Amino acid sequence: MKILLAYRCQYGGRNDFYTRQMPVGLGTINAVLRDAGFDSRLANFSRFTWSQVESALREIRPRILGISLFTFNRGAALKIAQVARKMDPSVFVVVGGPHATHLAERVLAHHPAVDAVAIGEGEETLLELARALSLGRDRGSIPGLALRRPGGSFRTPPRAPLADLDRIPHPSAHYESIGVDRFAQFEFLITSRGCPARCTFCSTPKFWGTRLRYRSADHVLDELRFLQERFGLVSVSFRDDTFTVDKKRTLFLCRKIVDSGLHLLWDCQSRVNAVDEERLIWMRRAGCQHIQYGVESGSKAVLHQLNKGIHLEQVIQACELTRKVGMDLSVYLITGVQGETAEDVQATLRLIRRVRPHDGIVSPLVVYPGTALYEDVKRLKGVDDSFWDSSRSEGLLVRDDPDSILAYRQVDAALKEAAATGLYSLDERREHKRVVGRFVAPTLSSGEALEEWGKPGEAEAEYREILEIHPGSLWGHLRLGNLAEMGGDAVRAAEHYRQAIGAVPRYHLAHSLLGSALRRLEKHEEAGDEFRIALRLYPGDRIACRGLSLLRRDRRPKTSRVPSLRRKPSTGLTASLAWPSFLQHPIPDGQPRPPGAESAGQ
Ligand code: B12
Ligand code: SF4
Repeated sequence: MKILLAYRCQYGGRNDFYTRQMPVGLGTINAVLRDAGFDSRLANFSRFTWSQVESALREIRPRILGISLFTFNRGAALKIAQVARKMDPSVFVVVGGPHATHLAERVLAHHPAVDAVAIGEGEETLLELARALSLGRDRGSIPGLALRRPGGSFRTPPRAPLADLDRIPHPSAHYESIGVDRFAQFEFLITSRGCPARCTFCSTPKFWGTRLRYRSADHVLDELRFLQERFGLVSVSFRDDTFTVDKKRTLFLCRKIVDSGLHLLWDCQSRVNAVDEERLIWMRRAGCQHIQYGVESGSKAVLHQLNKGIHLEQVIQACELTRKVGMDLSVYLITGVQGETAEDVQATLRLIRRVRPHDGIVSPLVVYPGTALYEDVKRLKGVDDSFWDSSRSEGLLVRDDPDSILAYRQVDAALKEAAATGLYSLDERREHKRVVGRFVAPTLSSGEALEEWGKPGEAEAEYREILEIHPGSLWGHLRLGNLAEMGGDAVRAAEHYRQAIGAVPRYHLAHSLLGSALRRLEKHEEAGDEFRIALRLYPGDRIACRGLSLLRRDRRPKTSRVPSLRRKPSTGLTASLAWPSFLQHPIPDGQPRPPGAESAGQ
């Protein structure tokens, strides 16, 4: 029985690196189905035209089509259902995700192409549904569904949350898919479900609950190792709602990452009252480069109104500690809360200046089904659930008056100003190393800062220290290779890049950098081989693409060269164009992307 699990983002999101990736949950459902022997596969239709979607559906002819239905992508998600139904009236269409869950009855009533809604956590529900459909059994007794019946719909009994998250196989172990950029997709990891807080604008409390469930440290580590060995992933993003909430677990996991010898940098998001110095130090030791906190506002009144459950003192302390250990600091902020005054906004501006984030995102307050604010805001705006069918808006905007627009602009400007002035100085970088100790991440950051300040000799000493701390370190060799190449020593550069490949054989960038060094050494054939390996590993590797086209140019007779195309050899490629980006971990705010992220490696 063929099962297709599909996602398509809203039209405006297709050029956004984050929005166009599939939700993690679709991958876990796929893994569970495949583990149970079903012929399931993933389809990310975000960048497909509708005629390509039709062709894919016609070719695959799924018996079950599962679609992720969030609020922001509801138009696109429901259109997939319509297209599939039109092509094959017998296909069974089931939708899941937050929008589907919280508006299940409405979805069934107004979208005849949808046969069922999976309420909440979807892995076991879809597995049982697939079993029932394949055996021709009744589905009315499967917990966790909303189903249509004559004259309306009904819900089956609620499904109990999965007791043991370790039973879910790694999504990346089952990557049979179309349209999925695996390298980008699998860097998003979820290691827990639920959040202890109850912010009024968030649907997590209702969807996942306030009691947390965790994957074990071994299960997470096993996935990290698999990702590095199989896909050459060296940086990941833990997207748990509140990654650090359990102190003992956070410390245990971080120690395990350090001991694992993996070459890993990562980021995560959390709450300011779920960190302390010990946790942050160990996170930094384990390679955490960047943390994002939900701060929302600098006004006590607004925090209270949003039921954020944090104090400003906690914000200040968490941000100070984060800066003390040398992680990049991001804050998520909200403006346009009902009743927010100019003084409240000023308080937020003061807070930003005080905590000096490296970046952040401000969003006008937007409300989704399943949030505590939802019913109030519907009343306030005079709308009902039909809003989602008539409007193309990604969420229900609470305020759009001039004051709220001004507030948004002021906070956005303050974040930009802070980003420009909040960078760590060389002294701060030295102090981070003292606080955190001799570990790879702070030493790497220190070396990079020294390079930025035009001190390559001192930077080299830092990178050599990395190799003492972690012999064979990917980061040490990549950086030393780059320094050597910039100094004109391509032979030494190539040696370092080879060692980097030894550390993580499937890391595409190590191959493309080696290719660049070999090209400088005029070892064209070997260079071409390395570029091709890089492109096999990651079709979006820009250095390899460019390297191959430069090789073709090198091979052309000199007379046919176009003078204006001449440029310095590969130093330019490795140093200025692509080099710094591999360390800039993607975060959801339009920050620099990983190399080649713009092209979907399909
Ligand atoms: C990680 C994350 C992101 C990442 C996405 C990375 C990725 N590729 O997954 C990034 C940072 C990109 C992101 C962006 C945004 N996000 Co977000 N995000 C999350 C977060 C924190 C975790 C998602 C996750 O992985 N959960 C764990 C996995 C296992 O769950 P899942 O993917 O939802 O899938 C499970 C169920 O939903 C269900 N399911 C889902 N699909 C299907 C399909 C079928 C067929 C079935 C049976 C079941 C099913 O079963 C799955 C397995 O149990 C959630 C909050 C949360 N805890 O869920 C918010 C959340 C999903 N985000 C949300 C929002 C609003 C956004 C943004 C709009 C924020 C913004 N203002 O920009 C943008 C959306 C981008 C856009 N405009 O298109 C809302 C969505 C609300 C809604 N009703 O749509 C959430 C719920 C948070 C909230 N505010 O309440 N987000
Ligand atoms: S906004 Fe963050 S902290 Fe608040 S309930 Fe949602 S996930 Fe938890």
